[in-house]
Amino acid sequence: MQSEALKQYLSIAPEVQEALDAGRPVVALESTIISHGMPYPKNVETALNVERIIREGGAVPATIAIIGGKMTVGCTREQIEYLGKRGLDVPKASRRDLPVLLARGEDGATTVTTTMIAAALAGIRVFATGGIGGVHRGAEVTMDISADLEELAQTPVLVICAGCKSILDIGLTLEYLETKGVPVLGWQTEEMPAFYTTHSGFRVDYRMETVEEVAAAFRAKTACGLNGGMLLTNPIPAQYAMDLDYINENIEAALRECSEKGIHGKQITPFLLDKIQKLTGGASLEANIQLVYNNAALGAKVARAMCEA
Ligand code: PSU
Ligand code: MN
Repeated sequence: MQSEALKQYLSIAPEVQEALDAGRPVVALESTIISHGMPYPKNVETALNVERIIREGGAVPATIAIIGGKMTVGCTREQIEYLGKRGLDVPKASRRDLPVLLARGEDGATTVTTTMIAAALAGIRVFATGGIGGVHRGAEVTMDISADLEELAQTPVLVICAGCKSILDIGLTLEYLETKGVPVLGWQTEEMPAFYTTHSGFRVDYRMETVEEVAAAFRAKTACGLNGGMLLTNPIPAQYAMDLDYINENIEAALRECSEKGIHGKQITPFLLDKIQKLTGGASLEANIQLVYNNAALGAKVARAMCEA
């Protein structure tokens, strides 16, 4: 049961609440990918398609954002349109931003971190997205490590993503997750996917062959009171994967420009995503959209397996 105090800050759509009450599958979705991750109107089109894919997969989608000072679990079509149109004017909301945005009655685009927080409060266990934040390259000097990793360490939600981009230091990100006790699973692969490509040169902790196996691991974790989430990495479908050298050259160029321009803090990730999309003439945007669809479809399957057990 939610406390009265929490109700002031958490609003769950009736359709989502009914599914949760009946033990039916629900998949959470984030809104930073809408407001900060893709240009309008592709962002809205993608967000609505993702919801449709989850429904077709037999689960209820719950797009999460902060709207008027409430963590909103299950945004309406109008709210998704609004988040996409306002784009970068919607504050990017990570854990540290939540208290003030909620207290002030503001809007916020939820990152992986805050989407996990709201999902867990609502009782949703599965969350599908594109990519997570991680340890940035050069973090040994800048200490730029995404709050997403700490959230995975403490909040019990299974996050499905296509791995992390090489704008991050993938090796250090995996080390950090190991230290924090977060299992990194590979969907029918041993290799950690790297977002635009299936190849990263790093291994996942465990290869998962079926959604039942994934659900069983999550159940075991919960039963033993082990805190935190799990990461299920799902490789981009081969026909949409980008050439490794081509994408890496463009990522390097984007990283150079980022440091030349002195971009820092929470602006870094959106800057790099936008720059890479511009440098590749939209090819990376198309790959990004396709991998999100692929993760949404897997999310619905995993959510169903979790409910069946
Ligand atoms: N990586 C992507 N696309 C995204 C993000 C990351 O490929 O849209 C977003 C997610 O919302 C993620 C956030 O939680 O960026 C991480 O931001 P930061 O690195 O500032 O923690
Ligand atoms: Mn950061």
